[in-house]
Amino acid sequence: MRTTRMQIQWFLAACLLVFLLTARVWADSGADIATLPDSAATVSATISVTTALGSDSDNDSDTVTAGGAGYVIVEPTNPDWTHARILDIYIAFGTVQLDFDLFCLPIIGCQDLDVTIENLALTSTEPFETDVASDGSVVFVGVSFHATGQAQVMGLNGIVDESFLIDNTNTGDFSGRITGDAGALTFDELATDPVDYNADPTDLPDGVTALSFTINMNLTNVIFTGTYAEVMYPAGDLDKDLNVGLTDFELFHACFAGPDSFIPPVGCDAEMFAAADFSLDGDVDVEDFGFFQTYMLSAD
Ligand SMILES: [Ca+2]
Ligand SMILES: [Ca+2]
Repeated sequence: MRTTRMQIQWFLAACLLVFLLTARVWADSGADIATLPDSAATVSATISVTTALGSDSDNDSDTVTAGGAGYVIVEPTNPDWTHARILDIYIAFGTVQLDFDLFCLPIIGCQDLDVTIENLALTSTEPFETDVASDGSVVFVGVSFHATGQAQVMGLNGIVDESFLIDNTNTGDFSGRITGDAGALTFDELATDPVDYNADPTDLPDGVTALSFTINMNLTNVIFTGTYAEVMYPAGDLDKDLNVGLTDFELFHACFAGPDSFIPPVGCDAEMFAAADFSLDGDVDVEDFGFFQTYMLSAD
């Protein structure tokens, strides 16, 4: 009887330990972030045009109000943070007005080309993460941004008078600084790699054979802020994006080794193997898949 009670106590203590170890996984903070109202960005573009007149390029810039929002997860729960993951983020630039002078000749002067880009925006296509330096600086490498907008091109003696959609995805570095103070997270000192855009030749008017932009964004005055608080990941959310979906299944599948296999298979690290063992018996098998299905069905 005494032994049985001790066994129960040991069992409860073990359960508590498992709970605490499991709970540690969830000890991150999350923040909805949005731009401060006076955030401004300078968008500069170099345009290259090839027409019957030849090829030429020019650049111009415009400073516009920038707005945006996103969701950031930081580890550990309180500053100083050592790791940051951005689940999603966008920056919208409103209407950008650019005026280019092309094919400048003595006496005749330049051909004027006006470009208005409406609803220019950059939206991340998938979560990205990096370690946070002691001063808060972050460099996210190889971030995929989807650029959207509608460009209206006018000028060049009527050779160009067309509108077309900017709709392309660029991969580049995205850097900044993530700091926390008194419950607020600040993401500032932002910089991105330039966005290149090449118009589809079939979209171009007669007489224009090529049209390309390189858009540089000065984001020094774009500041995101938000309140951070401890975040609870749903069960089965192996990639910690607050959803249980296909990526989680792929991670689970990579760790699936069958009953009584206690060594992570190739392509699954020890931490993920432990996370995929939902039944907490040391393996990742059909029993764990049953749990995963339940989690997936109960997800949004
Ligand atoms: Ca997930
Ligand atoms: Ca298991």
